[in-house]
Amino acid sequence: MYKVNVGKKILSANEEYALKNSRLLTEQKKLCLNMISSPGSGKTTILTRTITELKDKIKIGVIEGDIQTDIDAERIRATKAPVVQINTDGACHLSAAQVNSALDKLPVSDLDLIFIENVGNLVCPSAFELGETGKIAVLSVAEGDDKPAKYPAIFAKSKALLINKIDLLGAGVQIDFDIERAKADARKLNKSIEIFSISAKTGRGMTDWYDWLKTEVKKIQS
Ligand SMILES: Nc1nc2c(ncn2[C@@H]2O[C@H](COP(=O)(O)OP(=O)(O)OP(=O)(O)O)[C@@H](O)[C@H]2O)c(=O)[nH]1
Ligand SMILES: [Mg+2]
Repeated sequence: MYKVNVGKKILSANEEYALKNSRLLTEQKKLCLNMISSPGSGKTTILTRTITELKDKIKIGVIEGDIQTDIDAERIRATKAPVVQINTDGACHLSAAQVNSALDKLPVSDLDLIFIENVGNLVCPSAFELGETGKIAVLSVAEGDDKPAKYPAIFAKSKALLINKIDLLGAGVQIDFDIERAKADARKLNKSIEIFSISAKTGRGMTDWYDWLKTEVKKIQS
């Protein structure tokens, strides 16, 4: 058996589409953030609040990934933001090809920021590049403070971590979640990760997240 090394990496179909998406977003100077978390950590709630509260400052569009239904797209549509729903019919993550066809359907040139809400899953989506500018991990306090240590990949790869549902801490609810432990474990994996402790329900902590988003949009557009 002969092996010929032509010195050229052969890209997988997913990598080819990720590259196409990345080129399109870079050429048009669009920030694109891929949100990844376990089901129910609060991704859609964070998005609807963020879109509503930033509507006069940042034009946001959304690509919604779910195994089934357009429940999340309907929630985004209620904010008036443009949204495209993708159903993966069983797959535990979005592919770059699916994002490519969704980008075709969004009014990309009118937007400053495109959020991708990936399928609720803390493991699979982190292994598939979509051509995004960066990943955002979401962890809710109901899931336990050991998750960065136990599921390191997404925390190691993300630009930012949102620790959500902090309204549940100290509210007479029996939840043991040591925010400092979760932060320290995430920072051990990723020195430059930005961490925001928020409640998408009450709005607590959201201003710092919004300021970070505004800065990231400016960086891309300058
Ligand atoms: N107490 C509290 N509840 C929240 C908060 N954010 C979201 N929730 C609730 O958590 C549940 C799940 O929220 P979603 O926004 O649907 O979560 P998701 O991550 O988009 O879920 P999937 O798309 O299914 O993965 C809903 O009942 C929300 O109202 C929060 O900050 N505090
Ligand atoms: Mg959702």
